[in-house]
Amino acid sequence: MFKRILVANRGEIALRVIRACREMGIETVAIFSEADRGAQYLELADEAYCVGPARSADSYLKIDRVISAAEIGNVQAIHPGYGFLSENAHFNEVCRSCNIDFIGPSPEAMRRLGDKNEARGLAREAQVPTVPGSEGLIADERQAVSVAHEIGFPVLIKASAGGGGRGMRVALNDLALKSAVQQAQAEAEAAFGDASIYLEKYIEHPRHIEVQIIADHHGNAVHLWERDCTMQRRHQKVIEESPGAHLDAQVRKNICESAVRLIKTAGYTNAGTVEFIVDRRGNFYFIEVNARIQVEHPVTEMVTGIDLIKAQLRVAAGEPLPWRQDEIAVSGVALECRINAEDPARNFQPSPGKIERLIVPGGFGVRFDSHAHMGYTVSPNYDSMIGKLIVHQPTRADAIRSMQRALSELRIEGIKTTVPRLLDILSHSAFVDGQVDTTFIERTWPVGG
Ligand code: MV4
Repeated sequence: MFKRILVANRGEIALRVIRACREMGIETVAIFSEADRGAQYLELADEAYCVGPARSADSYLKIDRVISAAEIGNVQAIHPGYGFLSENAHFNEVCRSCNIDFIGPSPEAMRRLGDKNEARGLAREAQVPTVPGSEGLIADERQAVSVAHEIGFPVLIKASAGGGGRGMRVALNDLALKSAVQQAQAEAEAAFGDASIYLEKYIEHPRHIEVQIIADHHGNAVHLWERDCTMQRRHQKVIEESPGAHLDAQVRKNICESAVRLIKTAGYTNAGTVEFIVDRRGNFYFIEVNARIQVEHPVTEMVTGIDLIKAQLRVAAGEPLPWRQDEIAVSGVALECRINAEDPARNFQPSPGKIERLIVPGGFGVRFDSHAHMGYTVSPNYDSMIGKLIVHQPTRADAIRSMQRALSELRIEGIKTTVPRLLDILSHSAFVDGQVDTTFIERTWPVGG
Protein backbone atom coordinates (compact mmCIF):
# COMPACT_ATOMS: atom_id res chain seq x y z
CA MET A 1 0.00 0.00 0.00
CA PHE A 2 1.05 3.62 -0.52
CA LYS A 3 2.84 5.29 2.40
CA ARG A 4 2.14 8.84 1.29
CA ILE A 5 -0.12 10.46 -1.32
CA LEU A 6 -0.98 13.95 -2.55
CA VAL A 7 -4.60 15.08 -2.61
CA ALA A 8 -4.93 17.34 -5.66
CA ASN A 9 -8.19 18.95 -4.63
CA ARG A 10 -9.91 21.14 -2.05
CA GLY A 11 -13.14 21.31 -0.04
CA GLU A 12 -15.21 18.35 1.02
CA ILE A 13 -13.59 15.82 -1.33
CA ALA A 14 -10.09 16.67 -0.08
CA LEU A 15 -11.39 16.11 3.44
CA ARG A 16 -13.06 12.84 2.40
CA VAL A 17 -9.83 11.46 0.86
CA ILE A 18 -7.64 12.64 3.77
CA ARG A 19 -9.97 10.93 6.26
CA ALA A 20 -9.85 7.63 4.35
CA CYS A 21 -6.05 7.83 4.19
CA ARG A 22 -5.79 8.50 7.91
CA GLU A 23 -7.84 5.37 8.63
CA MET A 24 -5.56 3.36 6.32
CA GLY A 25 -2.32 4.69 7.82
CA ILE A 26 -1.45 6.61 4.64
CA GLU A 27 0.18 10.02 5.07
CA THR A 28 -1.30 12.89 3.07
CA VAL A 29 0.06 15.98 1.41
CA ALA A 30 -2.58 18.64 0.71
CA ILE A 31 -2.46 21.58 -1.67
CA PHE A 32 -4.25 24.90 -1.37
CA SER A 33 -4.74 28.19 -3.13
CA GLU A 34 -4.34 31.52 -1.36
CA ALA A 35 -8.14 31.62 -0.96
CA ASP A 36 -8.08 28.30 0.92
CA ARG A 37 -5.30 29.21 3.33
CA GLY A 38 -6.41 28.13 6.81
CA ALA A 39 -9.00 25.62 5.58
CA GLN A 40 -9.77 22.66 7.86
CA TYR A 41 -8.60 19.93 5.48
CA LEU A 42 -5.09 21.42 5.60
CA GLU A 43 -4.90 20.78 9.34
CA LEU A 44 -5.91 17.17 8.92
CA ALA A 45 -3.25 16.53 6.27
CA ASP A 46 0.33 15.76 7.26
CA GLU A 47 1.74 18.52 5.06
CA ALA A 48 0.31 21.25 2.86
CA TYR A 49 1.69 23.40 0.04
CA CYS A 50 0.32 26.52 -1.55
CA VAL A 51 0.00 26.13 -5.32
CA GLY A 52 -0.98 29.66 -6.26
CA PRO A 53 -3.60 32.40 -6.17
CA ALA A 54 -7.35 31.99 -5.70
CA ARG A 55 -8.30 31.44 -9.36
CA SER A 56 -8.42 27.69 -10.14
CA ALA A 57 -6.64 28.27 -13.44
CA ASP A 58 -3.69 29.71 -11.49
CA SER A 59 -3.59 27.05 -8.75
CA TYR A 60 -5.53 23.76 -8.66
CA LEU A 61 -5.42 23.49 -12.46
CA LYS A 62 -1.72 24.29 -12.84
CA ILE A 63 -0.12 20.94 -13.63
CA ASP A 64 3.45 22.12 -13.03
CA ARG A 65 2.58 23.47 -9.58
CA VAL A 66 0.64 20.41 -8.52
CA ILE A 67 3.46 18.14 -9.68
CA SER A 68 5.99 20.34 -7.85
CA ALA A 69 4.01 19.89 -4.63
CA ALA A 70 3.98 16.14 -5.23
CA GLU A 71 7.76 16.09 -5.76
CA ILE A 72 8.52 18.26 -2.74
CA GLY A 73 6.04 16.26 -0.66
CA ASN A 74 7.73 13.06 -1.84
CA VAL A 75 4.48 11.19 -2.53
CA GLN A 76 3.97 7.89 -4.35
CA ALA A 77 0.54 8.72 -5.77
CA ILE A 78 -1.97 11.49 -6.45
CA HIS A 79 -5.70 11.35 -5.74
CA PRO A 80 -7.34 13.91 -8.05
CA GLY A 81 -10.84 13.96 -6.46
CA TYR A 82 -13.49 15.29 -8.87
CA GLY A 83 -13.41 18.36 -11.11
CA PHE A 84 -10.09 20.22 -11.58
CA LEU A 85 -7.51 17.81 -13.10
CA SER A 86 -9.44 14.61 -12.36
CA GLU A 87 -10.31 13.82 -16.01
CA ASN A 88 -7.32 15.47 -17.63
CA ALA A 89 -5.53 12.70 -19.59
CA HIS A 90 -2.48 14.93 -20.09
CA PHE A 91 -2.08 15.42 -16.33
CA ASN A 92 -2.52 11.67 -15.90
CA GLU A 93 0.35 11.13 -18.39
CA VAL A 94 2.56 13.68 -16.65
CA CYS A 95 2.03 11.79 -13.37
CA ARG A 96 3.11 8.59 -15.09
CA SER A 97 6.22 10.21 -16.58
CA CYS A 98 7.15 11.47 -13.10
CA ASN A 99 6.70 7.97 -11.65
CA ILE A 100 3.73 9.05 -9.55
CA ASP A 101 0.70 6.74 -9.55
CA PHE A 102 -2.50 8.44 -10.64
CA ILE A 103 -5.38 7.12 -8.54
CA GLY A 104 -7.79 6.53 -11.40
CA PRO A 105 -7.81 4.91 -14.84
CA SER A 106 -4.83 4.83 -17.21
CA PRO A 107 -4.34 7.87 -19.46
CA GLU A 108 -5.23 5.67 -22.45
CA ALA A 109 -8.59 4.54 -21.03
CA MET A 110 -9.30 8.09 -19.85
CA ARG A 111 -8.60 9.53 -23.31
CA ARG A 112 -10.66 6.89 -25.16
CA LEU A 113 -13.68 7.38 -22.92
CA GLY A 114 -13.26 11.15 -22.70
CA ASP A 115 -13.96 11.26 -26.42
CA LYS A 116 -17.74 10.70 -26.41
CA ASN A 117 -17.87 9.53 -30.01
CA GLU A 118 -15.16 6.96 -29.32
CA ALA A 119 -16.92 5.90 -26.10
CA ARG A 120 -20.07 5.31 -28.19
CA GLY A 121 -18.05 3.07 -30.49
CA LEU A 122 -16.71 1.10 -27.52
CA ALA A 123 -20.25 0.71 -26.19
CA ARG A 124 -21.43 -0.73 -29.51
CA GLU A 125 -18.44 -3.08 -29.49
CA ALA A 126 -19.43 -4.20 -25.97
CA GLN A 127 -23.05 -4.70 -27.13
CA VAL A 128 -24.24 -1.94 -24.81
CA PRO A 129 -27.32 -0.10 -26.16
CA THR A 130 -26.49 3.36 -27.52
CA VAL A 131 -28.96 6.03 -28.63
CA PRO A 132 -29.83 5.67 -32.35
CA GLY A 133 -27.69 8.20 -34.19
CA SER A 134 -24.65 8.71 -36.36
CA GLU A 135 -22.21 5.84 -36.85
CA GLY A 136 -19.29 8.18 -36.09
CA LEU A 137 -18.58 11.89 -36.40
CA ILE A 138 -20.72 14.21 -38.51
CA ALA A 139 -18.66 16.00 -41.17
CA ASP A 140 -21.21 18.48 -42.56
CA GLU A 141 -24.85 19.60 -42.78
CA ARG A 142 -25.68 17.20 -45.59
CA GLN A 143 -24.58 14.17 -43.56
CA ALA A 144 -26.43 15.47 -40.47
CA VAL A 145 -29.67 15.78 -42.45
CA SER A 146 -29.28 12.31 -43.89
CA VAL A 147 -28.76 10.75 -40.43
CA ALA A 148 -31.68 12.77 -39.01
CA HIS A 149 -33.96 11.41 -41.75
CA GLU A 150 -32.94 7.86 -40.85
CA ILE A 151 -33.57 8.22 -37.11
CA GLY A 152 -36.28 10.89 -37.15
CA PHE A 153 -36.54 14.27 -35.40
CA PRO A 154 -35.99 15.59 -32.79
CA VAL A 155 -32.24 15.05 -32.85
CA LEU A 156 -29.48 16.14 -30.51
CA ILE A 157 -26.09 17.40 -31.70
CA LYS A 158 -23.37 16.60 -29.20
CA ALA A 159 -19.74 17.68 -29.04
CA SER A 160 -17.43 14.67 -28.91
CA ALA A 161 -15.15 16.51 -26.47
CA GLY A 162 -18.16 17.74 -24.44
CA GLY A 163 -19.98 15.91 -21.68
CA GLY A 164 -22.12 16.69 -18.68
CA GLY A 165 -24.53 18.50 -20.99
CA ARG A 166 -21.97 20.96 -22.38
CA GLY A 167 -22.10 21.57 -26.11
CA MET A 168 -25.51 19.96 -26.74
CA ARG A 169 -28.12 21.30 -29.16
CA VAL A 170 -31.61 20.05 -30.05
CA ALA A 171 -32.91 20.34 -33.63
CA LEU A 172 -36.54 19.80 -34.63
CA ASN A 173 -36.31 20.00 -38.43
CA ASP A 174 -33.97 20.16 -41.46
CA LEU A 175 -33.63 23.93 -41.43
CA ALA A 176 -32.80 24.17 -37.71
CA LEU A 177 -30.41 21.24 -38.01
CA LYS A 178 -28.48 22.80 -40.89
CA SER A 179 -27.83 26.02 -39.00
CA ALA A 180 -27.15 24.15 -35.75
CA VAL A 181 -24.40 21.94 -37.21
CA GLN A 182 -22.02 24.76 -38.08
CA GLN A 183 -22.76 26.64 -34.87
CA ALA A 184 -22.19 23.51 -32.80
CA GLN A 185 -18.88 22.83 -34.55
CA ALA A 186 -17.69 26.39 -33.99
CA GLU A 187 -18.76 26.31 -30.35
CA ALA A 188 -17.07 22.95 -29.74
CA GLU A 189 -13.87 24.26 -31.34
CA ALA A 190 -13.96 27.36 -29.12
CA ALA A 191 -14.88 25.52 -25.91
CA PHE A 192 -12.84 22.32 -26.23
CA GLY A 193 -10.36 22.97 -29.06
CA ASP A 194 -12.08 20.13 -30.93
CA ALA A 195 -14.89 20.74 -33.44
CA SER A 196 -15.94 17.05 -33.60
CA ILE A 197 -19.68 16.50 -33.30
CA TYR A 198 -22.04 13.53 -33.57
CA LEU A 199 -25.79 13.10 -33.73
CA GLU A 200 -28.27 11.21 -31.56
CA LYS A 201 -32.02 10.84 -31.48
CA TYR A 202 -33.27 13.20 -28.76
CA ILE A 203 -34.87 11.10 -26.01
CA GLU A 204 -37.58 13.21 -24.40
CA HIS A 205 -38.27 13.17 -20.65
CA PRO A 206 -35.57 10.67 -19.75
CA ARG A 207 -34.45 9.50 -16.36
CA HIS A 208 -30.76 9.63 -15.57
CA ILE A 209 -29.43 6.37 -14.18
CA GLU A 210 -25.72 5.90 -13.60
CA VAL A 211 -23.84 2.77 -12.59
CA GLN A 212 -20.90 2.79 -10.19
CA ILE A 213 -18.16 0.44 -11.33
CA ILE A 214 -14.71 -0.45 -10.09
CA ALA A 215 -12.03 -2.53 -11.81
CA ASP A 216 -8.63 -3.74 -10.62
CA HIS A 217 -5.36 -4.35 -12.48
CA HIS A 218 -5.93 -8.12 -12.56
CA GLY A 219 -8.84 -8.20 -15.01
CA ASN A 220 -11.62 -8.08 -12.40
CA ALA A 221 -14.48 -5.59 -12.69
CA VAL A 222 -17.69 -5.26 -10.70
CA HIS A 223 -20.58 -2.83 -10.48
CA LEU A 224 -21.94 -1.38 -7.24
CA TRP A 225 -25.44 -0.99 -8.65
CA GLU A 226 -27.01 2.26 -9.75
CA ARG A 227 -27.80 5.79 -8.67
CA ASP A 228 -30.77 7.80 -9.89
CA CYS A 229 -29.63 11.36 -10.60
CA THR A 230 -32.71 12.52 -12.44
CA MET A 231 -33.27 15.46 -10.08
CA GLN A 232 -31.13 18.06 -11.81
CA ARG A 233 -31.26 21.73 -12.62
CA ARG A 234 -29.35 22.97 -15.64
CA HIS A 235 -27.16 19.84 -15.63
CA GLN A 236 -26.32 20.31 -11.97
CA LYS A 237 -27.45 17.39 -9.85
CA VAL A 238 -29.59 18.39 -6.89
CA ILE A 239 -30.67 15.13 -5.20
CA GLU A 240 -29.23 11.68 -5.87
CA GLU A 241 -30.44 8.31 -4.65
CA SER A 242 -29.66 4.63 -4.66
CA PRO A 243 -31.21 2.30 -5.64
CA GLY A 244 -33.24 3.86 -8.48
CA ALA A 245 -36.90 4.15 -7.46
CA HIS A 246 -39.26 1.96 -9.52
CA LEU A 247 -36.52 0.58 -11.73
CA ASP A 248 -37.64 -2.81 -13.03
CA ALA A 249 -35.41 -5.58 -11.60
CA GLN A 250 -34.55 -7.01 -15.02
CA VAL A 251 -33.82 -3.57 -16.54
CA ARG A 252 -31.65 -2.79 -13.54
CA LYS A 253 -29.63 -5.99 -13.94
CA ASN A 254 -29.23 -5.36 -17.68
CA ILE A 255 -28.02 -1.78 -17.16
CA CYS A 256 -25.51 -2.77 -14.48
CA GLU A 257 -24.16 -5.69 -16.50
CA SER A 258 -23.89 -3.45 -19.57
CA ALA A 259 -21.77 -1.01 -17.58
CA VAL A 260 -19.34 -3.77 -16.61
CA ARG A 261 -19.10 -5.03 -20.21
CA LEU A 262 -18.25 -1.52 -21.39
CA ILE A 263 -15.49 -0.87 -18.89
CA LYS A 264 -13.96 -4.29 -19.53
CA THR A 265 -13.96 -3.54 -23.26
CA ALA A 266 -12.36 -0.14 -22.60
CA GLY A 267 -9.60 -1.63 -20.40
CA TYR A 268 -10.73 0.70 -17.64
CA THR A 269 -9.32 0.44 -14.12
CA ASN A 270 -10.23 2.02 -10.77
CA ALA A 271 -13.60 3.60 -9.91
CA GLY A 272 -15.82 5.11 -12.58
CA THR A 273 -19.41 5.81 -13.51
CA VAL A 274 -21.29 4.73 -16.61
CA GLU A 275 -24.20 7.09 -17.38
CA PHE A 276 -27.41 6.02 -19.05
CA ILE A 277 -30.68 7.66 -19.94
CA VAL A 278 -33.79 5.58 -19.46
CA ASP A 279 -37.01 6.37 -21.33
CA ARG A 280 -40.59 5.93 -20.11
CA ARG A 281 -40.78 2.41 -21.52
CA GLY A 282 -37.66 1.21 -19.67
CA ASN A 283 -35.38 1.32 -22.73
CA PHE A 284 -31.92 2.38 -21.66
CA TYR A 285 -29.12 3.97 -23.64
CA PHE A 286 -25.46 4.55 -22.83
CA ILE A 287 -24.55 8.27 -22.71
CA GLU A 288 -21.03 8.72 -21.34
CA VAL A 289 -18.46 7.54 -18.80
CA ASN A 290 -17.22 9.69 -15.92
CA ALA A 291 -13.63 8.60 -15.34
CA ARG A 292 -13.40 9.78 -11.72
CA ILE A 293 -14.93 9.46 -8.27
CA GLN A 294 -18.15 11.46 -8.32
CA VAL A 295 -19.72 13.93 -5.90
CA GLU A 296 -22.62 11.52 -5.30
CA HIS A 297 -20.51 8.43 -4.47
CA PRO A 298 -21.71 8.39 -0.81
CA VAL A 299 -25.20 7.10 -1.67
CA THR A 300 -23.58 4.00 -3.17
CA GLU A 301 -21.33 3.67 -0.13
CA MET A 302 -24.31 3.76 2.23
CA VAL A 303 -26.36 1.09 0.46
CA THR A 304 -23.42 -1.26 -0.29
CA GLY A 305 -21.36 -0.64 2.86
CA ILE A 306 -18.26 -0.22 0.67
CA ASP A 307 -15.86 2.70 1.18
CA LEU A 308 -15.15 3.72 -2.42
CA ILE A 309 -12.17 5.94 -1.64
CA LYS A 310 -10.42 3.13 0.23
CA ALA A 311 -11.26 0.78 -2.64
CA GLN A 312 -9.74 3.28 -5.11
CA LEU A 313 -6.52 3.44 -3.09
CA ARG A 314 -6.26 -0.36 -2.83
CA VAL A 315 -6.87 -0.92 -6.54
CA ALA A 316 -4.36 1.79 -7.48
CA ALA A 317 -1.77 0.14 -5.23
CA GLY A 318 -2.24 -3.08 -7.21
CA GLU A 319 -4.47 -5.06 -4.85
CA PRO A 320 -7.14 -7.27 -6.40
CA LEU A 321 -10.80 -6.43 -5.77
CA PRO A 322 -11.78 -8.08 -2.47
CA TRP A 323 -15.34 -8.98 -3.54
CA ARG A 324 -17.07 -11.01 -6.24
CA GLN A 325 -20.07 -9.47 -7.97
CA ASP A 326 -22.52 -11.68 -6.04
CA GLU A 327 -21.12 -10.36 -2.75
CA ILE A 328 -22.15 -6.78 -3.52
CA ALA A 329 -25.69 -6.28 -2.28
CA VAL A 330 -27.83 -3.21 -1.80
CA SER A 331 -29.42 -2.70 1.60
CA GLY A 332 -32.07 -0.02 2.14
CA VAL A 333 -32.23 3.35 0.42
CA ALA A 334 -29.83 6.30 0.52
CA LEU A 335 -30.56 9.90 -0.51
CA GLU A 336 -28.10 12.75 -0.94
CA CYS A 337 -28.95 16.44 -1.03
CA ARG A 338 -26.34 18.88 -2.30
CA ILE A 339 -26.23 21.98 -0.13
CA ASN A 340 -25.12 24.92 -2.26
CA ALA A 341 -24.32 28.49 -1.23
CA GLU A 342 -26.89 29.88 -3.69
CA ASP A 343 -30.05 31.92 -3.33
CA PRO A 344 -33.13 30.05 -4.63
CA ALA A 345 -35.10 33.33 -4.49
CA ARG A 346 -32.60 34.99 -6.86
CA ASN A 347 -32.34 32.40 -9.59
CA PHE A 348 -29.72 30.42 -7.67
CA GLN A 349 -27.24 33.25 -7.80
CA PRO A 350 -24.10 32.31 -5.84
CA SER A 351 -24.14 33.50 -2.23
CA PRO A 352 -20.55 33.52 -1.02
CA GLY A 353 -19.62 34.95 2.38
CA LYS A 354 -18.96 34.05 5.98
CA ILE A 355 -20.93 31.30 7.73
CA GLU A 356 -21.83 33.01 10.99
CA ARG A 357 -23.60 30.05 12.55
CA LEU A 358 -23.67 26.37 11.63
CA ILE A 359 -25.57 23.55 13.29
CA VAL A 360 -25.01 20.16 11.69
CA PRO A 361 -27.71 17.48 11.89
CA GLY A 362 -26.97 13.99 13.15
CA GLY A 363 -28.80 10.91 14.33
CA PHE A 364 -29.39 7.43 12.94
CA GLY A 365 -28.21 6.99 9.35
CA VAL A 366 -27.29 10.67 8.84
CA ARG A 367 -23.97 11.71 7.25
CA PHE A 368 -22.83 15.25 6.47
CA ASP A 369 -19.79 15.42 4.17
CA SER A 370 -18.69 19.03 4.30
CA HIS A 371 -15.68 21.23 4.74
CA ALA A 372 -17.81 24.05 6.14
CA HIS A 373 -17.68 25.17 9.75
CA MET A 374 -18.69 28.19 11.81
CA GLY A 375 -16.58 31.16 10.70
CA TYR A 376 -15.77 29.54 7.33
CA THR A 377 -15.89 31.92 4.38
CA VAL A 378 -17.37 30.51 1.18
CA SER A 379 -15.15 31.79 -1.64
CA PRO A 380 -16.66 33.10 -4.88
CA ASN A 381 -13.77 31.44 -6.77
CA TYR A 382 -15.00 27.85 -6.62
CA ASP A 383 -18.21 25.93 -7.13
CA SER A 384 -20.89 26.73 -4.62
CA MET A 385 -21.36 23.30 -3.05
CA ILE A 386 -20.66 23.57 0.67
CA GLY A 387 -21.75 20.12 1.73
CA LYS A 388 -23.66 16.95 1.04
CA LEU A 389 -26.29 15.66 3.41
CA ILE A 390 -26.73 11.91 3.08
CA VAL A 391 -29.29 9.68 4.81
CA HIS A 392 -29.63 5.90 4.84
CA GLN A 393 -32.85 4.17 5.86
CA PRO A 394 -34.63 0.85 5.25
CA THR A 395 -37.16 2.27 2.74
CA ARG A 396 -37.43 5.27 0.42
CA ALA A 397 -40.32 6.70 2.45
CA ASP A 398 -38.19 6.49 5.62
CA ALA A 399 -35.25 8.07 3.79
CA ILE A 400 -37.38 11.02 2.65
CA ARG A 401 -38.70 11.58 6.19
CA SER A 402 -35.18 11.33 7.59
CA MET A 403 -33.84 13.82 5.03
CA GLN A 404 -36.65 16.27 5.84
CA ARG A 405 -35.87 15.95 9.53
CA ALA A 406 -32.11 16.36 8.99
CA LEU A 407 -32.53 19.36 6.66
CA SER A 408 -34.82 21.03 9.15
CA GLU A 409 -32.11 20.68 11.82
CA LEU A 410 -29.42 22.10 9.56
CA ARG A 411 -28.82 25.78 10.37
CA ILE A 412 -26.57 27.82 8.15
CA GLU A 413 -26.58 31.55 8.87
CA GLY A 414 -24.73 34.35 7.10
CA ILE A 415 -25.20 33.05 3.56
CA LYS A 416 -28.17 31.85 1.47
CA THR A 417 -28.41 28.13 0.72
CA THR A 418 -30.49 25.79 -1.43
CA VAL A 419 -32.01 24.12 1.65
CA PRO A 420 -35.50 25.68 1.17
CA ARG A 421 -35.71 24.39 -2.41
CA LEU A 422 -34.53 20.93 -1.32
CA LEU A 423 -37.37 20.83 1.21
CA ASP A 424 -39.85 21.86 -1.53
CA ILE A 425 -38.69 18.98 -3.73
CA LEU A 426 -38.77 16.42 -0.92
CA SER A 427 -42.41 17.24 -0.16
CA HIS A 428 -43.54 17.29 -3.81
CA SER A 429 -45.82 14.37 -4.70
CA ALA A 430 -43.99 13.68 -7.99
CA PHE A 431 -40.72 13.20 -6.12
CA VAL A 432 -42.35 11.18 -3.35
CA ASP A 433 -43.94 8.88 -5.96
CA GLY A 434 -40.66 8.62 -7.91
CA GLN A 435 -42.43 9.98 -11.01
CA VAL A 436 -39.98 12.59 -12.25
CA ASP A 437 -37.83 13.15 -15.32
CA THR A 438 -34.85 15.40 -15.95
CA THR A 439 -37.11 18.38 -16.74
CA PHE A 440 -38.99 18.23 -13.39
CA ILE A 441 -37.30 21.18 -11.65
CA GLU A 442 -37.48 23.55 -14.64
CA ARG A 443 -41.18 22.61 -15.20
CA THR A 444 -42.16 22.88 -11.54
CA TRP A 445 -40.37 26.15 -10.74
CA PRO A 446 -40.23 27.79 -14.17
CA VAL A 447 -38.86 31.22 -13.15
CA GLY A 448 -35.22 30.35 -13.62
CA GLY A 449 -35.90 26.80 -12.37
C1 MV4 B 1 -29.36 13.15 -23.97
C2 MV4 B 1 -30.69 13.53 -23.69
C3 MV4 B 1 -31.68 13.12 -24.55
N1 MV4 B 1 -31.37 12.42 -25.64
N2 MV4 B 1 -29.11 12.43 -25.06
C4 MV4 B 1 -27.27 15.68 -20.53
C5 MV4 B 1 -26.01 15.43 -19.81
C6 MV4 B 1 -25.27 14.46 -20.62
N3 MV4 B 1 -24.61 13.50 -19.77
C7 MV4 B 1 -26.26 13.82 -21.49
N4 MV4 B 1 -27.46 14.58 -21.38
C8 MV4 B 1 -28.56 14.25 -22.09
N5 MV4 B 1 -28.34 13.49 -23.20
C9 MV4 B 1 -30.10 12.08 -25.88
N6 MV4 B 1 -29.83 11.39 -26.98
C10 MV4 B 1 -30.93 14.29 -22.56
C11 MV4 B 1 -29.86 14.67 -21.76
C12 MV4 B 1 -30.22 15.50 -20.66
C13 MV4 B 1 -30.10 15.07 -19.39
C14 MV4 B 1 -29.59 13.81 -19.10
C15 MV4 B 1 -29.44 13.40 -17.83
C16 MV4 B 1 -29.83 14.24 -16.80
C17 MV4 B 1 -30.35 15.47 -17.06
C18 MV4 B 1 -30.49 15.91 -18.34
C19 MV4 B 1 -31.02 17.16 -18.57
C20 MV4 B 1 -31.14 17.57 -19.85
C21 MV4 B 1 -30.73 16.75 -20.89
